[in-house]
Order: sequence, then C-alpha cells, then structure tokens
Amino acid sequence: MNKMEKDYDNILNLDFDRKNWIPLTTAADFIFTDNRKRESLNGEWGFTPDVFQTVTRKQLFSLSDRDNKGRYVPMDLDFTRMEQVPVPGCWNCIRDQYWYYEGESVYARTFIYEKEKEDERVFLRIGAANYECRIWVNGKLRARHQGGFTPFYAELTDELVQENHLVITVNNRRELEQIPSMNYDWFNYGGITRSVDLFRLPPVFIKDFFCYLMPNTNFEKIEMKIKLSSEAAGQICRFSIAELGINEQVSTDERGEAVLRVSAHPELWSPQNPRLYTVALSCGKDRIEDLIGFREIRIQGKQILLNGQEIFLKGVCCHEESRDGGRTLSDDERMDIINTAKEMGCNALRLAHYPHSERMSQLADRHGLLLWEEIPVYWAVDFSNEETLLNAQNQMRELIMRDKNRASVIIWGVGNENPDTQERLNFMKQLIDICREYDQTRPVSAACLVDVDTMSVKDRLTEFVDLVAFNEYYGWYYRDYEGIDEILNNTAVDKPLAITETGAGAKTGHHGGAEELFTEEHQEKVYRKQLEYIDGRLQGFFPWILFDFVSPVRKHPMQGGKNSKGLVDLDKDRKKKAFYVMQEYYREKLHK
Ligand code: GCB
Repeated sequence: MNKMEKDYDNILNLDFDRKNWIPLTTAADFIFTDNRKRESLNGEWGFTPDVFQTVTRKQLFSLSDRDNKGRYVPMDLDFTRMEQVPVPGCWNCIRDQYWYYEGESVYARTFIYEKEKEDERVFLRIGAANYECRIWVNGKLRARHQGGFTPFYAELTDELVQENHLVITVNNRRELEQIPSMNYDWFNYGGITRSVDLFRLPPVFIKDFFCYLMPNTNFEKIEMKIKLSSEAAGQICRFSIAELGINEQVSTDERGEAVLRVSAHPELWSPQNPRLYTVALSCGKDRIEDLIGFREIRIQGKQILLNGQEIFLKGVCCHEESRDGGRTLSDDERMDIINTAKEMGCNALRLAHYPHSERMSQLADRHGLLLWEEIPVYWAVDFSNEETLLNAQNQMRELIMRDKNRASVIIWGVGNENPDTQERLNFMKQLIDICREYDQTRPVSAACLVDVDTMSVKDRLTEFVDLVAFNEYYGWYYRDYEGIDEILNNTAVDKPLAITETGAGAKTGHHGGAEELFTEEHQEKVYRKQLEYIDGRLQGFFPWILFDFVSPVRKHPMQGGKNSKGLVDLDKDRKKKAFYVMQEYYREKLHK
C-alpha cells in the first residue's frame, strides 16, 4: 500500500474500521485453563485513552518509526514512552481525568518468547476486558471479543518471534445493541479488568471437560464429559479421582469427545461441608487437574433440594467492586465479600448483574457458599435484534463453560427486570435453551418484575424458568408494605419462589426517625417489615445489597454517586443497622 492510499484510508474513509475486523471469538474457542501452568502477562503496561481511535485508524502497530525502506515515518505514538498502568485494572481508577471516560483505550507491552517444545501451541487468555476488545500481535489482528465479563482466547502460535509486541484495544462505549445496553445502575468501568496469561499446550490437548454428580442417581454416579482440541478419534483419555478409587480410561469418538460414567460414593459437597476432590484427566501429552465438589441441586414442586434435603436460600446480592480498584478485585477483597455474607448468616450469594471473576466461584467452592450467577440482560435491551441475542447467548455460554464444574454455582440467571414483551419472551426462551443445552444439572431463573395492576408476578417468563424470582421494593419505591402480602397471595406457582431484590437506601452513620428516608433507622424498619411479610412464604431471599456501590445514576446528596442500599458501606467495613436485622433472621430464625 503506498502512502497516498494510507492517508486516504486514515482520514477520508468512514469505514476505516473494516481493516480491524475479524470474526468474533466466542464460547466455541473456550479452553480449560484453571490449574494449568501459566505465564502471567499481568503487570505494568503502556496505556493511552484513544478518543479518536487513532491507533486503529492509522494502523499504528509498529514499534519502529521507519518504513520498510528505512525512511522516517512520523508515528503520533511512541510505544516505548507510554503512561504505565497496572493490568489487570480499570482505567477509571488511575486518575481523576479518566473517571468518566467511555471510549477506546490502547494497552501495549512487549514480551519475550522462547520456544520450549517444537510442537507447542501458545494461547493468550484474557480473563475479562470491558467491552469490545481486539488483540494485535506483532501488528496482526488475532482476536476480537465482545462482552465485558467473560474470558476469551487467541492462538498466537504462528505469530510469535523472540520479542513480541502486543497491542490491545478496549472500548467501553455503551451502545444500544450491547448486553448490557445503554442504561444500568452500576459504574461502567473500562479496561482489561482481569488477568492476562499465556499457556503453552501440546498439539492435541484437553480443551474442556464437565464432571458432575449425575442427577437422580441416588448420589452414586459421576459423569465425565471430555472434549479434545481436535476431532481426533481413538485417543485414550484417563480419568482419575484417587480419593474415590476412580481410575478409568476411555477412547474418543470421531468428534474428539468421550463420556464416562462411573459409580462412586463421594462425600457430598454442601455449604456445611465444602468437600472437594482432586480430579485428574490426561490424554497423550496433556494432563490437567481440578478441584471438584459433588452435589445434586434439584427442584421438586415448590422445594429446592440440595443433596435431597430441602434448603432455604439465605442469600444476599452483591456487585463485584473493589474499594479502590473498580471491577478488579484481589482475593482478599473477595474473601471480605464471602466472610461478610457468612457473618450475616448467608448460605447463598447472588452475583449481580454480570459474571464476576472465576476466582469468586473457586473461593465459594472452597468456603461453602451457594451462588446464583447471571449475565447482564438488564432492564431495556434491544430484544428484537438478532445480533444482540447472539451476543447474550454467547455470554451465557462463556459463563457456563467457565463455571460449570463449580459445585457452588446452583442457578443460572438469564436476566433482570426486563419488560414482558413478546420480543423479550422469545429472546429469553432462547437464552434458557442455551442453559439447558449446555448444562442439564442446574435450574434456570431470572429476576422478574411485579405487575402492579394485578399485584402479582405474572411475567410469562415464569412458565419457562425452574425457580420463580422477583424484585420488589415495598417500603422504598412503594411506601407501603401490604403490597408484599398481596403479591405473595396472588402469585400462586408450583415452583420455588424467591425474592431476588428488596431493600432501602441508607447513608452510613445518618440517623433519625424510622420514617426518615436515607437513615439507618428507616432501612432497618424496611427490613423488619419485609421479613415479617415474607417469613415462611419463600424458598429464597436475596436482599439488595451487601455493600453500597458506585452508580452514576444516583445523584441525590444523600447518595453522592453511590447506590446506598448496602447493608454495609462501600468501605466494606461499616455495617448499618439493617445488617444485624438480617443476621438475626438468618442465624436465629432459620436454622435450615
Ligand atoms: C433494581 C435493580 C438493581 C438496582 C436496584 C435499586 O431493581 O435490579 O440493579 O440497583 O433496583 O437500587 O433500585
């Protein structure tokens, strides 16, 4: 391409971005990487906001300021002298000027690659980047991904040289057709928010597996489904769980897949006994391990059965937000969430409103908390748009693939408070289909809206979910409490019923009368009244919310840019009075 053409494209072509287009990476590219040896690319990266998308517009991917004839080329960017920022991280938290920035940013770094084995394959994994992300390796576009909360992968094998130049663009501009769409009650943190790692894998490797206690087998059968990276038939896969005396082998079919069913008597996983077993799989040169708990979650009439025993979900909702790191949390901060929920007496957490990091479900497995996980099909979504549906289905698949082996995860949530239109019903039914196709072991649900004309949950989606859940804010958005009673009387379903949100705003340390909005006393009263009305009538309760969180839609002086419905302050430390109301209820009133 000569220089004239370049200038023409950069400046005069509206569709400059066609050069930066390749098909999206999707759940089909998922690779099991937990516990595999990783080479971390976390650390300091070069960074710049790129408001006009200059880097992709001008194809500024070269490290050199010389063209191939050795002539000097003015670069508009010097990769060796960029601002350094931490990856993973959120750019909003780096400086005040970046706080409200929504748009494209460029991350860059170099890394050294020394081949270890002649036939090794190298994959890059990004835990999450919000929202659209593209990866260039040595100037070549290798991956494009949409969706801010799930992992994605790029094979780099054929691109790597000794010193490699990695450029990653991340764009968090909100768009109508995205999931979530334009408007939501949380902060739109941008950036590479989770870890970046390299993995070296053999030519044929174990791409994925699903290992679980088969439902309805009296807790005596474990199924293992294996998928190799290529359609290699006749490959021998070995599966073992030493502590259960399991040591089996199976040969793959022409799709490179295999299924094994074995009799076993595992100690069952539960919040009281979060027992995990080391599961090992090997095939050819590849070997992987995972820590897996075995339990059965089942719906029977109105009951939720965990290992055959009825349970009440003593839950609470939480966002994934760090005190000062935005969407990027440390394990200590995750343990703060788990420990605070447990201190309140919870056995369950609703991870609202998007997939939290996989570290959360790994820790919940280990520490015994049940999880409701969901994707951000939230409020208004472009339900009639086919691309939007494909995107939501892909986010659902990516989440299921990532967390399907976690015993703690017991419910897939497909949406939150979406209006009951025909387009939305069609959309949601197809999302539920995805859950059922990829995972026959877990119930599916959604947080529905209440119909205030009939004072009932008459959302047509309730017919298709396994557990009926709804959000209501009696005592807050509606100032009376009798509404709860009416809704529960009018909502007769032969399925478990849960409240997935209720609550009231309170500024930490702001005290006054029980009728005074934003006081801790008012929040406390709302909780007491709620519990009075719901007691004994539900199978699960997830008040909104464990911690205050940042939200640009909350502008009242008592909120100051935060949603203050937390039972604990944003600092994750100061507990409000209502926290102790919930604690008393969960710890003392409900012993299940
Ligand atoms: C809701 C939403 C949640 C909000 C909450 C509120 O119904 O599902 O995301 O933050 O209400 O505080 O109003």
